[in-house]
Amino acid sequence: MERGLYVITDETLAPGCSHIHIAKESLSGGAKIIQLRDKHRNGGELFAIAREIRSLCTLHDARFIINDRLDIALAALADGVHLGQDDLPLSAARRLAPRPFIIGISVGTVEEAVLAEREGADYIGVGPVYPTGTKTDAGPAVGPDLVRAIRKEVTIPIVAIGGINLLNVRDVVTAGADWIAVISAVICSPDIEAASRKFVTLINS
Ligand code: 3NM
Repeated sequence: MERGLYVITDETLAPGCSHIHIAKESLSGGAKIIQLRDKHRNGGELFAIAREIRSLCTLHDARFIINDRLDIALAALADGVHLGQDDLPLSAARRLAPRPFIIGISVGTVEEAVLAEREGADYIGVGPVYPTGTKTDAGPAVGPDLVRAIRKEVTIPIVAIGGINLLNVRDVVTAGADWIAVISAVICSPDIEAASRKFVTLINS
């Protein structure tokens, strides 16, 4: 899973902006992972959206991950699922979804990161790196120092998330993040494609 921009679609933050629009624009700007994140829609609606994003990601040679809903991820032929610490346990998810299906898990400490790697996660999400208003229950900011500390202890890719913008993204890459996951700094921008492209340039610089 190399390195790059990981955009999470969230329709609630950008009224009038659909998951599909966000995915399309950010893929055009060079995002290489799209995560569909929606806590409100029913399974039927999510499945239909997921099928469209699946096709878009294939066209752009990008990976497609679905937040939490392993059932939708498998049914829509997504590349993987992202789990929180309180979601379906990693070992149970892995039994249903053997490799090469990707399972990512959110961690907030070095201990959780080490455990996630041992249990077979394909990547870990570390955050919130900076304060964020996007996820109110995300907990206090951990700073790039936690990314640095986890980098020393695990070998699987690190996806850093939370409050990352064009001004602080280089600090997070320097701390050892492989992927930069962003919601508001991309989708609340008037030009999602251009914002994505700026992130990609900074991540790779
Ligand atoms: N998860 P923004 S922080 C979805 O820390 C999510 O696990 C987090 O949004 C975590 O880029 C977060 O707008 C929100 O700050 C990220």
